[in-house]
Amino acid sequence: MSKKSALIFGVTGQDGSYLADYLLSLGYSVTGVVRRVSTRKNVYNKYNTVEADITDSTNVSRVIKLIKPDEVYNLAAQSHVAVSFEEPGHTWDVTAKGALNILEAIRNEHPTAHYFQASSSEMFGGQYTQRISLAKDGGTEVEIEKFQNELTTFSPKSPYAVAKLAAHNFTSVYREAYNIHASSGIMFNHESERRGENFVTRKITKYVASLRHYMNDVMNGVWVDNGSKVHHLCPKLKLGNIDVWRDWGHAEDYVRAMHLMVNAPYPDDYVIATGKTHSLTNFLEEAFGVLGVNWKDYTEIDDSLRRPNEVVYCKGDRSKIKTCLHWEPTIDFKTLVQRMVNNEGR
Ligand code: GDR
Repeated sequence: MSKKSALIFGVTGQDGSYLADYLLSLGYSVTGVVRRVSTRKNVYNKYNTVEADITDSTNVSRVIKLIKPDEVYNLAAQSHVAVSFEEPGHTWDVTAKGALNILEAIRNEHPTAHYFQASSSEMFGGQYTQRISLAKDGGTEVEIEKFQNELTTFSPKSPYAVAKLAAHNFTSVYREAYNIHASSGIMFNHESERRGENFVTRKITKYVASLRHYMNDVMNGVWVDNGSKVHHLCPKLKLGNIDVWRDWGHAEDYVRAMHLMVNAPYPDDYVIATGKTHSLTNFLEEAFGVLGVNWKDYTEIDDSLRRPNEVVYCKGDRSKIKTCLHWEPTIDFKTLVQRMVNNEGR
């Protein structure tokens, strides 16, 4: 049997790199779409590459026609929520129009391809569904659980979320109107050692690693030429709004879910989440806890890092993907944070 082929838009990002590794391990022929740049280091030797700009429909059509892949994964986006307030037009072009360009190319050039759209929990904008149940101790107390699932109302709060919702809706329109095997994974926050440094988790773990470095130097005594001991000043970590809750998983787990969805008998939309929520202060405790220090001594709030509009609470209900596709995450919150801290600088 010939190898299955996959085309990945956004292959150079965190998710794209894990997905390429995973599909290669399954024996796929993988092609990554990369933007044309004048200089390029030869870092893409693990998979084939093809040059195209997702915002150019002619480019995207040419690539789909050329490769005719079995599976198409759209992980390309301007994916930073705060940046989307500064660059709403660019965010729209890449994130919404880019997805439409791929779906149109599939419809016109290769309608049998299976399509994955990376949708986002940001589309909920903090809306949630409530489940009220009797407390487990059998008393009269009730427990109220707040979560987001496939039935929760969307209410985007940023240009990024608006663009992701448009791409999400395009995906279901193309599934219904043209019978394309197109699915959206509504992904909650997923992090890793390969996470971009401007996302809050990586910003924190990078800081903790540099703090470890400073502490080691202080302990070992570092001397300058004139014989006086260097005074180690580790500037505090500046953060925006830390009163937020996120459902943080590991990207390696999430790319397995993408592949399961694309290979399911029927296309559909699924929440991809751990089902657990943690505050950003929990993350700080865990990350600084690796060094045995209190995060409060090393951080400060910088109001300029607050967003014009904020999603406060995220907790995914992954019941549907668990039941239908038997997907479960394997890396828990504590392991995620420790892995990120301990891999810094490696
Ligand atoms: P998010 O991720 O916006 O949830 O989107 P991010 O890590 O940027 O922010 C998480 C929360 O932390 C708060 N925060 C800060 N964020 C950043 N980046 N830098 C800071 O200094 C800082 N201080 C506090 C934020 O306000 C926010 O509440 C991620 C992205 O990967 C999206 O592409 C994806 O769709 C969603 O997750 C699911």
